Amino acid sequence: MLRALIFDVDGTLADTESAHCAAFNHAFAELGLGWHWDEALYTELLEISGGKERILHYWKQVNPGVKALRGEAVQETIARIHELKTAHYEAAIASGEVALRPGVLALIDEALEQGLQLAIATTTSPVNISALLRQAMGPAWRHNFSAIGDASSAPIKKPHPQVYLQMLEALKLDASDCLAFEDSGNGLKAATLAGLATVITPTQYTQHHDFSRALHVLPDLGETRFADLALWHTAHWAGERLLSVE
Ligand code: XBP
Ligand code: MG
Repeated sequence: MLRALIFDVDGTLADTESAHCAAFNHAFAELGLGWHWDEALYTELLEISGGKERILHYWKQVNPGVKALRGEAVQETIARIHELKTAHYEAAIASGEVALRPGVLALIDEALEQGLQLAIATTTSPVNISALLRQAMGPAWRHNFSAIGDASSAPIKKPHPQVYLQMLEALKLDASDCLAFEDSGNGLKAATLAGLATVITPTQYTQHHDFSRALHVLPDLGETRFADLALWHTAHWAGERLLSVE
């Protein structure tokens, strides 16, 4: 039986990556770094999960000499850039720049009515989650979620399954009792490695990713109802059970 839905945040609950990219560029400009990430470059850089990890990856690309610098000096600089970036992102979200993707709120309401547990499994930081969901669901948004996994609780980023494994433990459920929702190849890998059947809603940044192991790939959740999820879930695990018997 389907008992819980586990949602990724960036690209899944909301199409946030353009706002993230703009926030990075604000921080780079403010610090006079002379860096600028356009959409094509940011699409490439999204192969790296985690904002800090993405900055380091890019820094190494544009300045291989960074490897020779003292590790903590590099980490301190990255932490400073990311802190500024997060402040810009929060302000953009608080100004209402980004809404939840089609069908997300309706599906969350329907799932809660059906008595399901909801959880979040994201790479981003807690302040970014609350900025987005406070704006979209009001100050009591946290009450809708039984568990939240993010950069502060799961430092090993997707495609590693750490954050999903943490959520299954927190929900006290098996992967077969849940469905995951993701937008990216790294996210799908992480959820799949945790044993979860996963529904994918790509964005302009991820539509070229490999989604061959997804349960379903949809343009968005606008046409998806709880009954559809329950049907897909039952069919998937019935198929899995058949395979395991053969
Ligand atoms: C996607 C990410 C995040 C964001 C930026 O998160 O990889 O790093 O791009 O956020 P999700 P931070 O798992 O929700 O798709 O700068 O806070 O890392
Ligand atoms: Mg995502």
